[in-house]
Amino acid sequence: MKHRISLKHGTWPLPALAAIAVLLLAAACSGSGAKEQAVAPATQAPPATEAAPPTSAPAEKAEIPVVTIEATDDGFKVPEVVPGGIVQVDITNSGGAPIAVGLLRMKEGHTQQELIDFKAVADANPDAFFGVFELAGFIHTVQDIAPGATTTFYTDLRTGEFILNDDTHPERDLAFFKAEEIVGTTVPETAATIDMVDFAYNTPDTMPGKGLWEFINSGNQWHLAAVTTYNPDVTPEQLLAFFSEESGPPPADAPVQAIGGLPPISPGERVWIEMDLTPGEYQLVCPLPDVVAMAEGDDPLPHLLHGMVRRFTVED
Ligand SMILES: [Cu+2]
Repeated sequence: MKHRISLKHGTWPLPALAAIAVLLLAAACSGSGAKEQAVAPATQAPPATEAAPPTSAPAEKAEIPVVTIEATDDGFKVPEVVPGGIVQVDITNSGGAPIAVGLLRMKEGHTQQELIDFKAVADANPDAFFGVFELAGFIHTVQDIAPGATTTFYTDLRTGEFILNDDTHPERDLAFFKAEEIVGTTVPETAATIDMVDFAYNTPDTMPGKGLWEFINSGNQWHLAAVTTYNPDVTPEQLLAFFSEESGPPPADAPVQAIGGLPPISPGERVWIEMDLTPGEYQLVCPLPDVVAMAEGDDPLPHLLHGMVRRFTVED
């Protein structure tokens, strides 16, 4: 693998790109992160999903099977086999510290041991990060689940084998579970659908600020959907720089503000997350590196510079 990647304006080392991916997870996570807390009133800070336990969900959601995951200080508790198809995933943090949880799908023909071995290598050497694409795909990542809190999202597990990674505690073991048959066939009540392709967001010009947004990756590589405020004066290069800050939150005079959104998901995955946007002008942005180009030895331009940015309006 090439160890340095030339971008439009220079060269970035791979670890920096991995750091960006991690930063994006933090920046793009709905309902958490320093960036959001800096722009959102305290009353809006907790994700709506935390305030809406399954018992208060509309009746039609009751048909959706629930996969319950508990994160403790000793690791994850999850059933060995869970219902396949469209499920509600509840992750409860019963440990003593905030956690971030990555949910991945193991690629066919690979084993738990390969993932365990990969994790050991990648934890020690960020250069190895992109090797993950050989073994697994990203379904969703939930950041900053506070002790005692439960975060809920929906996804289509289909069938397969799945991996849970505690992104905040690299020393903790991966957890694995399977879905062997399709049980969930009910689609949650969806307020908006964002279809992601290489390299665009297919979405209405106007979207509701509240409710479940469905994100589908119909492309051939990973995508994310960071939501930021819209600023007509910001060039794509400036926007990329905003997402490339390697340490700390962006300055108060940053040209846009990160609001939340969807962390990276792999081709074929589908995730619904609860949104809470006030009326205004926003944009969806994907600054991930072009890993298909990377694999072919070409310049891995960030998707943003391929044009993967989409303005939208949230009305009253
Ligand atoms: Cu993308």
